[in-house]
Amino acid sequence: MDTSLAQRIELVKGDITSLAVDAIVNAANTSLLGGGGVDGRIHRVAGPELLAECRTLGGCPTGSAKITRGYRLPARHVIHAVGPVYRDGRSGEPELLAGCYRTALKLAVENGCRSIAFPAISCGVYGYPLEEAARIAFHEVIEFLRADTRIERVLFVLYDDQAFGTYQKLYSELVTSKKEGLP
Ligand code: AR6
Repeated sequence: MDTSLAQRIELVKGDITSLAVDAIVNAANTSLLGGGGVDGRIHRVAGPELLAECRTLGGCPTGSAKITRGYRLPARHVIHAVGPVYRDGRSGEPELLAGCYRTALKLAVENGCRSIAFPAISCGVYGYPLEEAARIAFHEVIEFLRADTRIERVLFVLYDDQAFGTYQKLYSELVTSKKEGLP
């Protein structure tokens, strides 16, 4: 088992806004001005100061992310990532989704964050099939953690049993089944 990865990646079931981590990631849209789903919840809990800071950012392209403070959230920062709307899986969605995870992790490191929590970006109203998206999420996080030790904990936060089950299955396949010492 790859102990270091298994110790650094955790699955959590519940509401991402309850977590006292250095950064939570938002599944935002290109305006960065709020919406439904996890985005709506984050803005509600963080308070109007979050929207005020988001207004200064000038939006964000799909596949990228921008960082703000967390205001009334227990998390210190919010990293607003813009996932792709899923069409057919062959319209650049995988690379754009991977870009969200990579940019969020890079921003976290640049801002001194050691713990970061991700929701299942694009898997709600944007329609990305959960298992396909989760494979991309695990792949990008594992690659990043192997190359950079500054992030100590990555939490994947799943809102319902079905999503949690899918992530658990992939966790055993991609994280805990790896043999120690293999590349
Ligand atoms: N904590 C963790 N996960 C959550 C929470 C929560 N509080 N609430 C929902 N989820 P979605 P998207 C899960 O639709 O598909 C917004 O309007 C949810 O079950 O929030 O990237 C934005 O403004 C799902 O698995 O994001 C954009 O316009 C996952 O979070 C658009 O939706 C993502 O679902 C983005 O769509």
